[in-house]
Amino acid sequence: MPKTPLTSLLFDVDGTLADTERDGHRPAFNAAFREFGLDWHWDVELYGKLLEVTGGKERIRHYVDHWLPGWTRPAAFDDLVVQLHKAKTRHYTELLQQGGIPLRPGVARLISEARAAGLRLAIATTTTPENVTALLQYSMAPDAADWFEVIAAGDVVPAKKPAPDIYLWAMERMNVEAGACLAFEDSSNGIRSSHAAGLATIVTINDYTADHDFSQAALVVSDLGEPSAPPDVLAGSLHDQPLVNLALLHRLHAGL
Ligand code: XBP
Ligand code: MG
Repeated sequence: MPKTPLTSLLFDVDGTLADTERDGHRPAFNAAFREFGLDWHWDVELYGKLLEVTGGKERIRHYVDHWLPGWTRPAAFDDLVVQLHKAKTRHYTELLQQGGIPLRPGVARLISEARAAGLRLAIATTTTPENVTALLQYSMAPDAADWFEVIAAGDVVPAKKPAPDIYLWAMERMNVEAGACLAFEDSSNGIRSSHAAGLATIVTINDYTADHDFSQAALVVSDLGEPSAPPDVLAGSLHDQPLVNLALLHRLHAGL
């Protein structure tokens, strides 16, 4: 039986399209805590540990549960989490609007190649939908949100990554099988999610995720690469390509 052709690329957002966590989400959480008169501060190291938990509201709850055992929760704690997270989203999208976070190397190049070749594009992320559209608009192109057929984000599925649900939700909306897709991820929670959804996955690592387990990945690279700055290969092969381009994606997909 002929193999299913590669038709669709599904992208994670945070850490994959852009390095948003350390200098984007983290300071936005801290600004929200200050706004609410809380003396909580997530430094770079602590934030790396908190990233174990995906989802901002879930991360705040995890912090209170595990790092503030003596703190007395107000009666309206659930509402406080929701309000804190709303403020955090406002701070984060303002930062993006100011052009605060560039795309990672090779992201704009690969997406433009994929569009030119007529591949279908989608987003599968645990972050809040407004954060995705702001990043696409301000860091990619004013109309970039329209380039993605499906933007699967935030609370549309109750079980966030590492559960496969967000990828399954996106593929169901696209009416596409996992065998016709490739996913792009940057973290262990991310690849656990994409792998469990049956997707072959290319991983671009970052400072927070370099030591994660990516043994399920089809390829692990430092980034997607630019002609002037080829990527480092950490696992797998570029198959004679100088960087991660469409020819490589088709080669990887054919070899699966
Ligand atoms: C990203 C997340 C998100 C962001 C914060 O994980 O875990 O929660 O850190 O965004 P992934 P929100 O890259 O695996 O999707 O505060 O909007 O949740
Ligand atoms: Mg990510």
